[in-house]
Amino acid sequence: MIIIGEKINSTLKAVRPAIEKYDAAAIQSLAKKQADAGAAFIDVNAGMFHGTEPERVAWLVETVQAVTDKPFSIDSPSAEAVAAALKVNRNGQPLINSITDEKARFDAILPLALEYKAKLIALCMDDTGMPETADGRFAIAERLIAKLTGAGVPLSDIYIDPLVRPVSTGPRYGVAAIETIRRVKTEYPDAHIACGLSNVSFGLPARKLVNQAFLVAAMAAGMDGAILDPLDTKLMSLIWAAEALLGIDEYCLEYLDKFREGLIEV
Ligand code: THG
Repeated sequence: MIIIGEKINSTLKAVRPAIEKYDAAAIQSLAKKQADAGAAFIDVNAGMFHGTEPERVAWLVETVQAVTDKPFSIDSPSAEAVAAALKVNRNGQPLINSITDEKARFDAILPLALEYKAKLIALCMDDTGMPETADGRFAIAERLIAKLTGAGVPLSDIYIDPLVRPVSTGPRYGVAAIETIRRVKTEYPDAHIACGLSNVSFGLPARKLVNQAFLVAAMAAGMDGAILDPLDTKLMSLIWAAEALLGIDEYCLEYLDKFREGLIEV
């Protein structure tokens, strides 16, 4: 599973003050811990700081890069913030989180992805909004894949986000995301999925349990990437167990390694 570590996010009450005060040690601790726990990308988000978002994301990227070789994921709808982050990249190929099929956003973000050869998370939404059904989401995924690959983005650099919405607000939202994942991975096996988990449980008690159930169902449908908290040891254990069950982890070697390292938590 390609894990995008979600902890460096200005919407988190515990993290926002560190971004506010430019507290490098606190940010670096989160970056290092997530990288050590298995994150392939470190997501950075300063979206709560209107006006100063570009300078704060640039600072976040530089601060993170001082302690890890992992590439970042820049979590912003703003082309200005995305550009500021890309400009200071010196790790591997970064990930833009995200592009959509909204005309203005697509036209602003695509040139940045091409200029900096970045990977892209593509959200299944357009100027008409977020489709309710898997059919509607898959149609947008296909259009985004056609437009992006047509512009020169390799299919394997595209991460489709099926849009996870709370099952408490629509009984079909879980299945809409899961069926979108299944269809994308069936029709475009070389494309990846990048799926947030936590929205699915919004408004319900024992949210972690609901997130865990969704994770396994989505992995069974082909989800190979997710935005999540890699410091959640139970969630990580569940990923390793599911990979063993789904034949992704041949002979359970990874699972057994993690167990020997004392990392499997029941
Ligand atoms: N898709 C894409 N990008 C995304 C999301 C997505 N970026 C933002 C979000 N969703 C993923 N990032 C986070 C970061 C932190 C938390 C959840 C998602 C989180 N939330 C706690 C909760 O929900 O209970 C607590 C909030 C708090 O402590 O203030 O930890 O879907 N492409």
